[in-house]
Amino acid sequence: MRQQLEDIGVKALALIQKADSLKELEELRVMFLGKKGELTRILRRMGDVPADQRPIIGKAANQARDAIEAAVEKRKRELEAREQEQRLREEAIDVTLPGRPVPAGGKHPLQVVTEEIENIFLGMGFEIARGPEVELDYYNFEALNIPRDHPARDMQDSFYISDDILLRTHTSPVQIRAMRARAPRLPVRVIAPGRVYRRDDDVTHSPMFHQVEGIYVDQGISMADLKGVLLAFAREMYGEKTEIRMRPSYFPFTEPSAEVDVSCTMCRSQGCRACGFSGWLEILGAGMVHPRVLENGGYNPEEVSGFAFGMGIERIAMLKYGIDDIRLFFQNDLRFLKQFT
Ligand code: FA5
Repeated sequence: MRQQLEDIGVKALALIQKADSLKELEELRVMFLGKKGELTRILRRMGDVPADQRPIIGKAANQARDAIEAAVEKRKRELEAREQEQRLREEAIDVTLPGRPVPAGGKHPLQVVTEEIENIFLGMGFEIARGPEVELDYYNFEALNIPRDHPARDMQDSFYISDDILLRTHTSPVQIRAMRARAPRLPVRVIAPGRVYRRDDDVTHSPMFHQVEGIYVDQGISMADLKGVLLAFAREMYGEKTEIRMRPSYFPFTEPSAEVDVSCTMCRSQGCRACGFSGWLEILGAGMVHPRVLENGGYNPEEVSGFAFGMGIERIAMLKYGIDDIRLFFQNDLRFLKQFT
């Protein structure tokens, strides 16, 4: 029996040492030390051992069990360490891998163009002013010499909040606000970019769009100053060779008034579909500030004069980038927007 115990011990230690996983080790532990295990089976037979031999056999059995338990414990720690090392190796951070890119947003093309326009006018000494998008009828129309029932209101139908409050239809109310904020100081030399709203909707007209207003009031300002400023603007925006052309027009708040065209950027004024084969593209409305508007702004038309203009930013951007549908600006399609970042 003693020999059997020794044999079991030797066999167990050899197998335990070779166990290659925690699962296999547990199976071995059960095989030798479990309730039906080999060692347990021998110990059950202790009753058959002569009384004088029992202490010796008992001691040998205990030694065998201790040795097996110790071997299991030792192997268990080895296997656990190996497993952890492997896990660490698998999970280790490879610092040489390229990082995961975080997609960066970009400026909207209208923002890019607005900033470009602002920079050009800042360079000519203009300040930037802003006015509310929810505007009083008074500033949007009346103070600009467009009384109620004036036919010019039909071209700028808007979204009314009440009889006297509306979403502004153009940035021209900022002319009045800018003059009143400065009068009687001179010069008033301001541009005002921002959103405006009209009851319009087609490939070149959006119900919400953007304009930049410009106003320059001082002593002795003439149409020649207007033309010089707009030509300088057009050349910075579209290139040195750009020309401008002024055509007579009508706005109730300027007199005389003009529509201003730039030479077609697509065909270099040769005539193409974009410019309707005329060689020219309209970009803005302008004129000399009407005396009544100067008065409403707090200035004396006998002493000062001024020019004003208003351009559609979408229009400027469409011409610059050759975009033929205004709705592309507002659909948030990344395939379109990414082309400008
Ligand atoms: C005006 O809005 C005048 N306030 C401009 C002005 C200012 C004239 C100062 C004189 C002195 P008009 O309605 O033409 O004018 O609009 C000016 C520009 O806004 C147009 O040339 C066009 O480029 C743009 N525009 C007008 N309606 C829309 C629309 N629905 N969608 C996009 N752009 C538009």
